Amino acid sequence: MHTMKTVFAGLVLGASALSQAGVVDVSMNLINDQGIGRAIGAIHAEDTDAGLKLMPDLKGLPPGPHGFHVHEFADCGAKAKDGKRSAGLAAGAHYDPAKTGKHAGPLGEGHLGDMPVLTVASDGSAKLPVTAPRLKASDLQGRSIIIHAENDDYADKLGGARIACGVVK
Ligand SMILES: [Cu+2]
Ligand SMILES: [Zn+2]
Repeated sequence: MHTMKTVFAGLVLGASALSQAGVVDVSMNLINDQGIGRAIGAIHAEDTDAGLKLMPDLKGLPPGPHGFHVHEFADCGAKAKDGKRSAGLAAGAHYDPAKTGKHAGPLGEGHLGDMPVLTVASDGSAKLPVTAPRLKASDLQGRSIIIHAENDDYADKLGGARIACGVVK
């Protein structure tokens, strides 16, 4: 009986260590052409059977649908391009480890960092979860999550300006 209990405890500990490995919390800030602005909340992400589930708890964003992607570098800073400083450019392009060079949305076969659009309510809060079927929590390590000003059509429109960002280091 004593032996059985010890084995059971070991299994439970093993399971909890596994699930912790598939969880990431990302603090998000507004960004602008000067750099990083105020904090707007966090996104909790965890691995599920359906893919990476992202549960935002954000406020202070413009209402409506927004392009929402994993970008390649863990840096939310502004950067100059063609002589003009732009918000969040230091985050680089959409995360694309397979080098597809294609923006195709969460279900497509392009950038791995293409996630479903983030929906912001009329009060500026974002609480609706989204699931990115091809992503895992471990993919976020060393990268950033970016929210864009506009919608993403999973084809030609990537969402315009970068307005919020968080890094996973
Ligand atoms: Cu993006
Ligand atoms: Zn993309």
